[in-house]
Amino acid sequence: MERSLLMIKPDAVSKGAVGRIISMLEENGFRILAIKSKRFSTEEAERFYEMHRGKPFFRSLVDYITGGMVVGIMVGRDDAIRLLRDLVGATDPKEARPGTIRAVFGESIERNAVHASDSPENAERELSFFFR
Ligand code: FUP
Repeated sequence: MERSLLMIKPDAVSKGAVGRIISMLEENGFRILAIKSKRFSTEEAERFYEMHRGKPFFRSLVDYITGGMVVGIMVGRDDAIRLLRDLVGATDPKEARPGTIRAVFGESIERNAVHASDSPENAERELSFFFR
């Protein structure tokens, strides 16, 4: 079994979509291994998104992600990282396949409801932000 992190971002938490997103995970065969809500400090958000440091959207992304509570969910299944990114959909909700989490709940390319780890290394790094 492989592990990945799904992070529900502030736009989806504040609109009350946490339960529906967890249901989508379960309906698609993911096991829920741990759940934790937290609020990122600016320093934590800058570390979480360090690969985007210097990009034009970096400061706005950090401000947005520190602006409310997020929910981290550790999921497990075979091929979890690839299959979770399939369920999450494209970065821009307008381009996300119908039925994906971002197509259903995303507001914009920045306020796109959720984050999913994109590699085994990033999954372990990002899981350690929520669970140690
Ligand atoms: P993804 O892997 O689909 O989450 O997308 P990226 O790693 O490319 O981007 C991470 C986050 O940066 C996105 F979820 C939202 C934000 N972003 C923007 O705000 N504007 C952009 O043009 C691209 C990404």
